[in-house]
Amino acid sequence: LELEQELREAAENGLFQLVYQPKVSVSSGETVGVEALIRWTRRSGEQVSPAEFIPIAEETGLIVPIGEWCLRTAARQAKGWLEAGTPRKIAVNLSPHQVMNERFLGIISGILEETDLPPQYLEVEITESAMMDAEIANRFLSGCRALGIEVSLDDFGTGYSSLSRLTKLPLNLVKIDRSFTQHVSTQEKARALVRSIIDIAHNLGMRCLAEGVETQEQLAVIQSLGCDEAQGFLFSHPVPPDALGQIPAPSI
Ligand code: G
Ligand code: G
Ligand code: NA
Ligand code: MN
Repeated sequence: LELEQELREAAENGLFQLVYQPKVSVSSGETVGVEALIRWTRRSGEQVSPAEFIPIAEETGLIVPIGEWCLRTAARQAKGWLEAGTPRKIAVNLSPHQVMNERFLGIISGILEETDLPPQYLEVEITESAMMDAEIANRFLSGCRALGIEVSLDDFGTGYSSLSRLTKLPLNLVKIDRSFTQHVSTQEKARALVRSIIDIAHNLGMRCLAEGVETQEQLAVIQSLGCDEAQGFLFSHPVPPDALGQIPAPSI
């Protein structure tokens, strides 16, 4: 309860930070964008993982102001990078609550206007659980399309959606969950699964990204399977915005 009260104060005052993890092109090694990840430091100095406080935010409704803070902060950052001559597209994680909120598309549209950010520099990441209701999913995805922002499907393979669901969702990018990437260079079954996901994504006109790439061996495998993009500790941990310029490129 004490944690909840402190989270409420943090939400009211925007006392969070965003860190950014590069998304890398597998063919060129170039950074094609970044994923924004929220961080919260308590008054005591203790860091609380979003895996711990985002569920509390969802239960209490605090996800609405926190989610809006993330979007606004990311949009301002993207605009700043654009003006500095180092444009980077930013992907923001959304909770199912935000996807289902009827006012959400209006909030994004307002933030794009207020920050004067061209929409191609903003992307949202949603999970399969946010796409359970076909009507809500379609309204959300066509709304994003109309706004000109891209949509990625996060943690693919861990949810309940069947592959046939994927054919009905006009997504830009499928992110393969890191639990599969982890075993791709050592387990034939994981490799077969990842190969299938990449082929299906491509047949549906979507790009594919492997999450959680930690070794050159994993990178070599996903490269051989034609994966478009990669993300993970091999390239960079999530870092504060000012540290992004100093990341050395690993050899691809
Ligand atoms: O950054 P880290 O690996 O600790 O993230 C843990 C979990 O919290 C991940 O599932 C990640 O998607 C989620 N997360 C991180 N930042 C945000 C955010 O801004 N909004 C939402 N909804 N989830 C986030
Ligand atoms: O659910 P989502 O995919 O948004 O989760 C992002 C989380 O994954 C972040 O907390 C981030 O720190 C973590 N992460 C990013 N790259 C790697 C990696 O290479 N290995 C591991 N173990 N975690 C990673
Ligand atoms: Na994500
Ligand atoms: Mn993910």
